[in-house]
Amino acid sequence: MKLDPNKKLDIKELLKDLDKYEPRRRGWHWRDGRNEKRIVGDFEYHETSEGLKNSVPLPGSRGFGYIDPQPDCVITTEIASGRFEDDIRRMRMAAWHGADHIMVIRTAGQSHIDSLLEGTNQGIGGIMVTRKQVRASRKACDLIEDEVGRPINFHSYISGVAGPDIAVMFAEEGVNGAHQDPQYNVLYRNVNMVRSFVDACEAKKVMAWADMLQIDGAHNANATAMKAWKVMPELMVQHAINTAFSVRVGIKPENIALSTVPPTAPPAPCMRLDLPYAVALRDLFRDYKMRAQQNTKYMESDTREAAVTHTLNMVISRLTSADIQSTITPDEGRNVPWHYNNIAGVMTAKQALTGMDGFREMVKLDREGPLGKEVRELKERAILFMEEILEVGGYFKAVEQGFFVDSGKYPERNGDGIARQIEGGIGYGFIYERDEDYFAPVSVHYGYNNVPAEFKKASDAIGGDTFEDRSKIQYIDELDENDNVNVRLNELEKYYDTNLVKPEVEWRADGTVLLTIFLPLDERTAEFAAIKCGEKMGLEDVTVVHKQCIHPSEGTFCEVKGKVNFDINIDELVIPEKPHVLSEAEIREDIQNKPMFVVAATVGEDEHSVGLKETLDIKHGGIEGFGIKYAYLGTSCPVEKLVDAAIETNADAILLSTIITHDDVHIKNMKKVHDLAIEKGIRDKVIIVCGGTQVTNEIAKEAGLDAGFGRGTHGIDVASFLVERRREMNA
Ligand code: Z98
Repeated sequence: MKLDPNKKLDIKELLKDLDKYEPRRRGWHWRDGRNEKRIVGDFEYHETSEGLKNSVPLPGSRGFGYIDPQPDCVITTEIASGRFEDDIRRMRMAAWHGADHIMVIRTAGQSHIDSLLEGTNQGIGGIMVTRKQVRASRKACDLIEDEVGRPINFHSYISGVAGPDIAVMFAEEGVNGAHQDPQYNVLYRNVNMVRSFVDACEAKKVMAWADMLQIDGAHNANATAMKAWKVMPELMVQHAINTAFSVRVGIKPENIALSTVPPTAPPAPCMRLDLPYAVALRDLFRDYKMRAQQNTKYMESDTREAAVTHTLNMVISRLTSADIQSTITPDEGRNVPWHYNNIAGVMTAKQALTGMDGFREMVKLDREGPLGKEVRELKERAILFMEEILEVGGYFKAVEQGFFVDSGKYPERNGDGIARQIEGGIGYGFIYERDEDYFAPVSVHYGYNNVPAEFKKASDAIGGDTFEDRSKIQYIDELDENDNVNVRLNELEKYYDTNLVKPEVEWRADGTVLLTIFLPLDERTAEFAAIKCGEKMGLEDVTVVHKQCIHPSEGTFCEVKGKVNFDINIDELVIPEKPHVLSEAEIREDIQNKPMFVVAATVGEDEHSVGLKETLDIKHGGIEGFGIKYAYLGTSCPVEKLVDAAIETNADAILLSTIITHDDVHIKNMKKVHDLAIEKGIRDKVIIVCGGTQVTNEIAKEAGLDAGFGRGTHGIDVASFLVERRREMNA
């Protein structure tokens, strides 16, 4: 199976023979071609990686020849649609925009399930992580990486009471990275602490074998704490516990990534707090990778605000060379992580990181001033925290005493930390010491294993385990006949590669649309008025997902979500032929080789000049910008004067503008110019075009002109036409 950029990913085809699919490789992939200077378009870049075969460049790239430089660090997107068949489509979109670390969020509460799940049930806030879902997603990533020309890292979570089981399944299925941090289970999922750490030994050992990148869970303390900036010393302690533990189990330091997060966001003076924290972290954890998580704690429903915070986060990433840049959908605060919002996060990362290429070579972190002082203080606080853990008898005792996620800045304590009991929590009571004759016939295992003497290695006892012989993997397809991908595909059959389409934001044909509405009302009234607007527009399930006071009484900006209940038949659409426009470079080259001169005026009794000036002047992309010279004869210009001017200057073209349409005066004036040009013997040498809000190409041509340009015309459209028409006339 191979993807065609012009075709949708065929999910049914992807699911075919999935039981036999083998991942191509294991292990994490960093971007290729880092640490070398690279010329892309007109520029030299210092912090990029190899470009993509297929991609969507940033909108602003239009001014730079549509270049799409790829930053040197890995860029993450977190997908949480709840239906894996839709996750997969989003993965493809994200990869085209520059994401090469695709994380899929798990369905709520999977951490509490003490076994592997199977099938493709729909999840809540994320998908159910199962072998089939993982295999299909990895297979899709394999196809997508061929399409974009860069390896994709697929990632999910090895947390919860089924951690080791999931780790084994991930290793078998070629998952490239995962969160694994026993502290996460203990603090946020109330998994028994002994169970969590024992399980982590096994999970980490398997991750080490599979060469997976491990990301810890420290960022959750930031997201959970009442005052996130107070937990900075603790975050470092959490990182330290997980990294030290992972190294002892056997994970290579370069496969251990800290989930670092700038703890604050504006209006806090975040740089003064976040930058020292980032620097202190890098001082303490030099051997490890930094996954720069976007701040989510202070994210509301405003996508603009989230993008600014994200960008500020990336100033820190650039100054301290993050290895992975995380992106969250910038609307996480409103709980609608939609396709295009994933892409918006990735675009913000690509834009900010590319914009700050080489920034670090020009500015130096000044450790002599307040930065150095703050950095030292943070490290001291973290080390004192660690010492106190030892004093009270170790990590488990510290957790029992509520050391973590306390809203005091250590050594200050507020007594509001999360306390867990060693004899409590999920999975308590299922840890048994291994007997002397304990024997596990597997190739990768943590700790004591009494391998009988007749076997060279433990797994020989069963003739090789699943890591050595894939044919032993038990592939279970679906267990739930009502809730699975096949049922969903059948239900939506009429939208799969047919002529019917419905708007969507997270699932195929979900019908959801977003409206932006400004109402001259106070916030509370506006919210309900906005819902009414949505209902009157025919939407169903209308809710306000974002509102912003513009003024307490003058107005409120609302974003409204709702569903439409109709399909569009694309076969019934009347789509005019796409206007043909030459590239800017081609137009410029043509004009440079053969200069062009035009005369222009608003004709008749018409004083409107704005449209024509915009088409002429360099300022807003007018034809002047392509090297075309012009004489502007002003407004209310008699047509005779315009034609005479064309004769006197030997102009290549006449550009007339007309807005007023009363009594079809615009058409009459077009005809007049055409007739006069014939009368004066220049019509076959001069191009005549007309522009105006009511002008169409058809009307102008009927009146005898070469072309007409209506609403929405830009200078490039006119310049392109003039160049092509001149070529035709000279041919
Ligand atoms: C992220 N924005 O990944 P359950 N383990 C760890 C986690 O941080 C998470 C889970 C498991 C975040 C996404 N993080 C949220 C260390 C979740 C999720 O089943 O929900 O507990 O697994 O950067």
